[in-house]
Amino acid sequence: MPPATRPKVRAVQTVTIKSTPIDGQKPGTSGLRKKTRVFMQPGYLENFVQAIWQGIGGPKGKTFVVGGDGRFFNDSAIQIILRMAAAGQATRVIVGQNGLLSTPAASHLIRLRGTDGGIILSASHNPGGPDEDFGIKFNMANGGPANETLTDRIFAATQTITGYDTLQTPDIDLARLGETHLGDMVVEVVDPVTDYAALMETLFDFDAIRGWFQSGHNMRFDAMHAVTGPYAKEILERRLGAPKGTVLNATPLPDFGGGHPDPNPIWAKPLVDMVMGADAPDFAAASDGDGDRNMILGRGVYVTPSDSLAVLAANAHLTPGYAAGLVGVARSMPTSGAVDRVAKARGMACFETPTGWKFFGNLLDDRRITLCGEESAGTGSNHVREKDGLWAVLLWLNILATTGQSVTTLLADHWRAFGRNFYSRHDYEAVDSDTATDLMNGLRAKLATLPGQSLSAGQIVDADEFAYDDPVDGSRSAGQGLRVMFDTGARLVFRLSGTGTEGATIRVYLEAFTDDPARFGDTPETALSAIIDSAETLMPIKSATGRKGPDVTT
Ligand code: VG1
Ligand code: CO
Repeated sequence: MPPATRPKVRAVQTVTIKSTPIDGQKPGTSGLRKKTRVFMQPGYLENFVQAIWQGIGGPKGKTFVVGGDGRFFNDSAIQIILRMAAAGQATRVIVGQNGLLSTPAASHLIRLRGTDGGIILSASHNPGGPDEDFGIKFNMANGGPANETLTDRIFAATQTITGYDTLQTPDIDLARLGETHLGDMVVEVVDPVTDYAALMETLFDFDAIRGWFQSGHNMRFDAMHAVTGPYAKEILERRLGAPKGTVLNATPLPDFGGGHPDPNPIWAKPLVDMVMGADAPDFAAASDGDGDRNMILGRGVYVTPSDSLAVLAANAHLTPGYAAGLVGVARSMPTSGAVDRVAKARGMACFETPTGWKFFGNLLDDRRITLCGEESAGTGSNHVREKDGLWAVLLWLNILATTGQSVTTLLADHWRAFGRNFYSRHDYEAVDSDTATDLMNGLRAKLATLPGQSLSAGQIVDADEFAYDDPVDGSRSAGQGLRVMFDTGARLVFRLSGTGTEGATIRVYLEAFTDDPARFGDTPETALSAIIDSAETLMPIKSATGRKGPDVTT
């Protein structure tokens, strides 16, 4: 006779699969990113996950969060990770329903549930699909990306791997909410939006924002067929009462509808055209594949991410979550100095970190900063340990609602108070790696001789290769980008991307400053023309690559 109730836990056999190290599993700015087909090779993902386990001292007895941005291979990858976590005797894994979790929502869940960390599957703003990109990263118990020490340990483990443990079990149903068992491990499938939306309600004045919509203001949010769709629908349309249709491209698709889920004027051009057109909404925003980036637009205006960070730093105290004021701010080195001017005027600490969110974690944990951001459309605060696209949108909305100002007037007032940092980034993508290295080496070799030289952007007062000394743990991160500073307040930065999957991407960061109100209305093209010219003089990218100009300008 069969037993009346089936035992919940079925004994399953752990199998050890032999494996050998795979070259090139070195995490970049934000985890390991490769072509999807590379990840789909048998053992490729498994090797990296096993290396994560080794890096953190094994999964045994631990609890993790796992989720991703829904791109192609997201679901299969999660099944592989669940089996390996169970084989390694993890206690519990919390997974977003259908495998979905935005990066900031994953960070929040790790913190909320006090887990030992989490695995996030995403290649962020890179396109998705079998011939596009995939990625994986480990976040620590503070909810933030693995720091440099842990990243180095994981990479070291990829180079000595001999095998990995897994189970031979059928797939878990990730559509069904609730708990199931995989071996002895509990798999808990949760709604990806609920806890995140609740957190947002604690930070912002939802009544004020609701009132802003009710009084006839409108906005558009472009989820770019990526993970923020369900979050934006719930928060903007359901909880804040924005009309249906406010959220565009709201269904996450494995290939993001064929585009790059990258919220910038190139890839979110339809939204930019909309705000520049006749029936422009008061406010518009977009987020990226995994929901950690944001683009901010007003009627007739694009707000550079560097300016957005500065405006938020100057006005955050008008919102409930930040009413006590900010203890300090931080920006990545290539981000413009606009936020520094706010910090100086308000007597706040201001830190300059290397590119990548992992460097903000210590400053946030140690309560040295409240707000931080990057020029690449990333803004965040101490509420999680990742940048957070929708959070930035809500902070803007709350400020618009509380001040009653438009994006244009807020920005104009900001420049009048602090001056204007014109800013742009030029990306040269898929450059031959040797050519890119030669170009960087060429400029590096000249750095010491530059101060005193005059170029069209002014006289060079300083030039160096940025290195960061973490004030909290004392670690040093060298080789973080070449900087050239001019007596006019202009600045040039050159660095190689650490998230690309093809050849090398050279990023040129261009900045010019003015406190002359007569020049606040200049176009960025005019204001930056001299520094653009000086960039090519210092690093002849166009002549070395034979290209006419950058592939992407933001
Ligand atoms: C880029 C951005 C950087 C950002 C990183 C991850 O890195 O420049 O500011 O932190 O992407 O963001 P890189 O090394 O390519 O310049 V995301 O939204 O791709 O996780
Ligand atoms: Co992202």
